[in-house]
Amino acid sequence: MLNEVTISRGIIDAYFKKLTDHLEVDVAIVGGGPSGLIAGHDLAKAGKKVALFESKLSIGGGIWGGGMGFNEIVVQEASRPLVEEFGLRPKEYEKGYYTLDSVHTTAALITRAMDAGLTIFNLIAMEDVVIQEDRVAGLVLNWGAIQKLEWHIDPLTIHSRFVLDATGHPSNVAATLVRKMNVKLNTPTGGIVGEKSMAADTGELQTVENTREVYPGLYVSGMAANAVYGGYRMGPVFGGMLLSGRKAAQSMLKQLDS
Ligand code: 48F
Repeated sequence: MLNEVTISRGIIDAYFKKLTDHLEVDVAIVGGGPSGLIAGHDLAKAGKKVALFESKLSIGGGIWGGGMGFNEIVVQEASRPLVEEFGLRPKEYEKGYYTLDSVHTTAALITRAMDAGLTIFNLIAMEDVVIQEDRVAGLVLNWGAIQKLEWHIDPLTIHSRFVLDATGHPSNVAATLVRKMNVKLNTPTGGIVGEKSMAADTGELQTVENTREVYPGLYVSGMAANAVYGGYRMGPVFGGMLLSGRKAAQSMLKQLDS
């Protein structure tokens, strides 16, 4: 006969083991959209200890809803090999444009990333960063619901060698760092330049180009990279997001392994 308390104990023990095991990681990723998932996949595959924190219940960020809720996304030629590597079969729409079911894409990215060793904590939000010797050295975390309700409950903290801001349009990690520490970022203005309007082709190139270490210990990827460095938005074409995640992982790996 199934014992309800054994079920509860199993969940509690398994969860707290997972959380305790990730209080010190190589990379802490904030945001479970496409760029965060690819970065997490590549870092974990390279043998690094990586935890991804997502404030919402669902992982996948802006992928699920495709364009305006039509659950298809587009990728371009440059990222076709990457989506195929994740077991997806993009359908050519016109030369150089491929469509993918957004639900299948999200599920595949999550599954492959976790199979590679990425640990995901959903429902947990970054509310601040840890600073050690003028470097971002970890995350201050709280339940996403507590953050949303603005309840006065102190957070918990983890340490990481690098943090990746993959929070999309609001670039929440970089914004928090600037707001609280008044530091100069490695951007043309020294602050968050702000996202520009729609220009898909330029925006796609920029999101990869802007994927960089914006402050010691803090990388930005995806739309957060364009928000921080002043790049254009690009809408539901996702190749740049995926390539940005890959670039973020490669850059961090170089530093982690040096
Ligand atoms: O926005 P999002 O999907 O990030 P991305 O990788 O991809 C952008 C595209 O989806 C789309 C686009 C494509 O052309 O323009 O917008 O840049 O995912 C960001 C995730 O970060 C979570 C948020 O809920 C979302 O799922 N997030 C934001 N702030 C926090 C957070 C926070 N403080 N703590 C934890 N998660």
